[in-house]
Amino acid sequence: MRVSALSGPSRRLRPVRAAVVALMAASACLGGAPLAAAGTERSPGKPRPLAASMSDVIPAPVSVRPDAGVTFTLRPSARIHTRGGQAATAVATYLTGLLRPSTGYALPVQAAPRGAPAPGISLLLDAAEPAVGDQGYRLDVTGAAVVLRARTGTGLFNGVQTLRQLLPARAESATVQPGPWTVPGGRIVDHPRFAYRGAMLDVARHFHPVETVKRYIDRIALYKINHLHLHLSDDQGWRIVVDGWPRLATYGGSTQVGGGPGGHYTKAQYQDIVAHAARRHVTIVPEIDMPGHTNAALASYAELNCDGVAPPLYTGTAVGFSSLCATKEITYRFVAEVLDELAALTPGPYLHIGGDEASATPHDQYAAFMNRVQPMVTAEGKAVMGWHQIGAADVAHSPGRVVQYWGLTASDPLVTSAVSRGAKVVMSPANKAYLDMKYNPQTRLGLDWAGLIEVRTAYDWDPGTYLAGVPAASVLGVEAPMWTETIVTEDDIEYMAFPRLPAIAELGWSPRSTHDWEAFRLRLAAQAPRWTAMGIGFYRSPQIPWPAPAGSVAARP
Ligand code: TNX
Repeated sequence: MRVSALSGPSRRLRPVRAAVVALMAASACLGGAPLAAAGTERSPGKPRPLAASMSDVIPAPVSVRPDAGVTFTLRPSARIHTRGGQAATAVATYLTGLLRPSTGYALPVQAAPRGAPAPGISLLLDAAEPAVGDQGYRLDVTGAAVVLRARTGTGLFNGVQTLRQLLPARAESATVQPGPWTVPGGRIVDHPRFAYRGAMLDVARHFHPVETVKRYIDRIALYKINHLHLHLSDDQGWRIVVDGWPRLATYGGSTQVGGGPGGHYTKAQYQDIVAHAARRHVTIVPEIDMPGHTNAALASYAELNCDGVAPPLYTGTAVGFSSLCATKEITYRFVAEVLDELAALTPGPYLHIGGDEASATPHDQYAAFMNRVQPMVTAEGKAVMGWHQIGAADVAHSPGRVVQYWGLTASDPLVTSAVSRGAKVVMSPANKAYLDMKYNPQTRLGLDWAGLIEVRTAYDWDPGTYLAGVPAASVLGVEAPMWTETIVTEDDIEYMAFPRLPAIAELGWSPRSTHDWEAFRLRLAAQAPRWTAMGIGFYRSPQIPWPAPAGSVAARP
């Protein structure tokens, strides 16, 4: 693969908010007159958001049974009732954190009484049917009560994400808004198609601070994404403190693409991210990319280079030129110590060891390297995750191994080789799932080596059948990677993620039977007021019939 040349130093890529707004306005114009969408009143000139609809939830639930004419209204005196101990209380506290700012209501959390559902909202960790499994939920909305049932805190949390989308969009606002706070009546029973729904953020090419990562976690959780893969090291930067090898962060983390100041996370900051993710039922998957993509480490420690000479720090965007020295013993001590410290910071089951684009490592050395490193991961009690190049026939299987497919083809011998030996696959085909690809030739940000990815391209594929020789049973899930060669600010991240991220999230969660582009584009349109209330500057794809932005006058066709 090749990364297309960037248009200049990253400073020039820094977004001017006005430019983003202008671009968004321009792309809205490209789409022609804004159409009324689900959830919007269709009288020209006065687009007013109506109550949300049970049919607009993203990802599409397994079963939706609206109860026409029934509406629940959240009152100022409403309480959140919980049953199921700490796990249910924690989700209730999270829900109050979402709803108190916009409703202005107190929403006290208290134990649910036995018997009939209490008025208000109940989060119950019992009585959900086994079919909802360990991530699903059942939601019942009547005129008197909202009752969420699940078998785990994660199931309740996922149900709360659905409930959020059933409230008016202004419920997402950070300031008090006028009611009424209505929820449409009916029943939703829901559980995921795939266990793993992921997003990846490359904090190596451009460093992104803790608060940005936390907000990204908040946003991906709304769409029931449950893993955030952090690409913590690359040629341009090493972003996590390793006590035994301190120059990795202090020197290796001191720059980034385009030559900015870079940065790194202290262990306390990293643990803060992990804990924040856990509160949103998101598992952090840390990646240390090796043996290639390692210039920042090689620059920090001369002894990791075969010739013993440290290269300079690197701020460009080429790939495939660096390699840890696979024939030196110290390399293996280095990797073992790094993985040991990383494992200690990782409650989740995976350590991602990269393994992509190791063109500067001879293949026999690559295989020998991986065959020594994979057992280090299992010795830490973790499972290996790696880009699909680790599927090479001469790289041994290791228990619980997951290969992440990022290719462009509909079959891949490395993936089939890994799968035939028991590996599971996370699907991130670069021409479908890469959030750093441009939407169209005019997109200010992003690359195009894997193609242009409009919303429909991101949506119209099936992770369960995409790769020949990889049955759905071998697919653990999907992941949408955001590489950051051109992505500098939080605004940049949001613009590239929305609206494609919800499309990938739906592929990971929803039953295939719900897959329908025409229906999806309407449901996506209905999310726009929500993103606006959340302060997300999204790409107004001409493929989506967005409602007119609040306050604007809808053009007549
Ligand atoms: C390929 S995908 C890479 C990254 C780049 C990305 C840019 C993969 C495993 N490697 O090093 O950042 O393309 O889109």
